[in-house]
Amino acid sequence: MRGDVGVRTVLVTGFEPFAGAADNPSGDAVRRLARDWDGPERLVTEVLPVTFADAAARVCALIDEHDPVAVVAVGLAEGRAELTPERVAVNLADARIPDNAGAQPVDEPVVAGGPAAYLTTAPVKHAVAALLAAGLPAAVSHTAGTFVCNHVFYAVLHHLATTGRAHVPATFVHVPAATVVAVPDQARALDLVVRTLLAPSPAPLVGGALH
Ligand code: PCA
Repeated sequence: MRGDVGVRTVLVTGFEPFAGAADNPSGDAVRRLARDWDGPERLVTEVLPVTFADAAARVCALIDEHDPVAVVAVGLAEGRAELTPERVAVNLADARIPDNAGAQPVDEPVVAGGPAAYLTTAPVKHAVAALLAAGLPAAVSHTAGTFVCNHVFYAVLHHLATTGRAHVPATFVHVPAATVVAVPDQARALDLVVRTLLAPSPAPLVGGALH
């Protein structure tokens, strides 16, 4: 159901555990964000299954249901040392391991006939600046991989672009293991990212990657 007239809705999703792990800090951080959120926007959260078949469809259904003004999908990137807002989603599903339903697509498109890639519609460099200013390790990432996280990220950007919502800022945030950035700090980071997306369009910021 949509919120009250005039109340803006933000959608934030995390993921369930996968690859045999007992937990997934992305889901834990999103649950904590939901617990601590103090508005004024209405926050809708969901912890998604790590499946190619259901995760993207579910988040697109949530977009249709709630018509959010910003979308932040979150997942675990084991081995990363920083919180990494993603800039690029590619039209490729190439799974190194089976997903939680046993599916393992190899070299398949996320959306047949879709563009090769989408760029995030969110000011991710500003989000990173906000995280660094808060003392949190952060960097822009230019690859979300080719597993379920990239699949969801691409599907979100494609759905927004094809349903008249290209103006809605959306990104994907890969979080490191909870031993690198503790879940409460991950939740604090997600709050900052959401607030950055809700702020008026900022001036361009020098950044980019040399390699
Ligand atoms: N990380 C995986 C899928 C779910 C998650 O939390 C990924 O990066 O694709």
